[in-house]
Amino acid sequence: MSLIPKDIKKHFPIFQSNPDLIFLDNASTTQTPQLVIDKLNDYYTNYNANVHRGIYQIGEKATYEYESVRQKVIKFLNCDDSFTAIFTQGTTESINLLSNSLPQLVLKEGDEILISEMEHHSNIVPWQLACKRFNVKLKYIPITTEGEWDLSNLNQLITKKTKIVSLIHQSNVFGTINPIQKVTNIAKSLGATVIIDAAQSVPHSKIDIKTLNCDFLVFSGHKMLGPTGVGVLIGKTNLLDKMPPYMSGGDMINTVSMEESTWNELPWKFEAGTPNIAQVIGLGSSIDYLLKIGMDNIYRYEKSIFDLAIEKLSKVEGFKIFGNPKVKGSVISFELDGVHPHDLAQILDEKNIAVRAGHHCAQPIMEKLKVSATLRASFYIYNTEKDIDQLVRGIVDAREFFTF
Ligand code: C6P
Repeated sequence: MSLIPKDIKKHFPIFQSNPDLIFLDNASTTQTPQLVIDKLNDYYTNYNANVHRGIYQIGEKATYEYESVRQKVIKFLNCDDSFTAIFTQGTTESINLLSNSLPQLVLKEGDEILISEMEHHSNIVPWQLACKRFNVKLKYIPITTEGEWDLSNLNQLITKKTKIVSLIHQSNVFGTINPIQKVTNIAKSLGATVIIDAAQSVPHSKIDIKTLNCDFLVFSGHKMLGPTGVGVLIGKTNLLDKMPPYMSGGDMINTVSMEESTWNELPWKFEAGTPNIAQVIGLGSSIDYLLKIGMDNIYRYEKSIFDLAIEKLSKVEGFKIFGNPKVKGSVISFELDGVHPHDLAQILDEKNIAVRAGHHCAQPIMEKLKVSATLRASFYIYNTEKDIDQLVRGIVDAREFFTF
């Protein structure tokens, strides 16, 4: 028996307006179910108002809906009272908030920040900038060509000088599910502040923040069936309390005089200006939808569909997979012998198959693999065996075309 509703594609209007679409770029963004679109529509149609401001009815309703999603997010990740959730634009903004605000609390000249060679650019560049500002060193956990962290020198990489450790949970290139606790346990025991980029893990499996031993965890709504423009920063309140604000303006203050200002309490201290209200409310519905299917079911279904994809794709002549991590999610990076990734992506696109070709915002990985780009297929709950068969046929046809 399938773990996923048989007619699941019917829940997603895009598959009605594009019946031939085979969407295999889910690591980039995911499609939006009708229920989320309805929720956005409901907000704009029935109670479009700012939050935390007007005391009139629709303002109160908007505030209630917005704040309910905060509670939903907190529950979704099984956070206890030591954590709060801050709404941002996405993973990128969440990490920028941290890389600007946290160093002022924990860094001094000569300290070190540790990330890995597997990071997405949004977990590299902000730390490079922070290192320049604070005159600290950026260190990297190396990766192997199998697409795994090489932890053999971890004792040298994490020392008492390491003050911030910021790591990717699940790779957007290889799909690797990293042994995050192995690193976070050591980092925490040496007093470092730990951040987890969970952009690719939260949408695909059940995450219990307590088991990860971290101080902060970040993710994006649009990778989990939610709207674009909304993300989350889960963080320890004892740290956030002491951190200076990132953005400033309306709603994040307690008092403002001509001379100085004082800050609002958490989490609003970090939510300056009018937030993405509709998107936050929409995210709540995407969480409802995922929970209705069940995160364990989602993980199991994706695994079954992914194993099938690997089995079928591996039989295609000239098909080469990048990386071979032991524990992985439903992402595959590959190339076809003798065909440039962008050419293959274009040919697949002509058959309505959407895959991503490029560096996937992870150029250090490309450097390691000695390629400028790979193709990537990434799966989600609405992908089917038929999608895999179309992909396989598309690649076989492309190979025949290029070897003709
Ligand atoms: N990766 C991909 O195609 P934003 O853009 O802020 O929602 O997410 C950034 C981000 C951060 N970390 C990881 C691990 C990610 O995969 C991403 C987004 C997309 O792989 C777009 S580049």
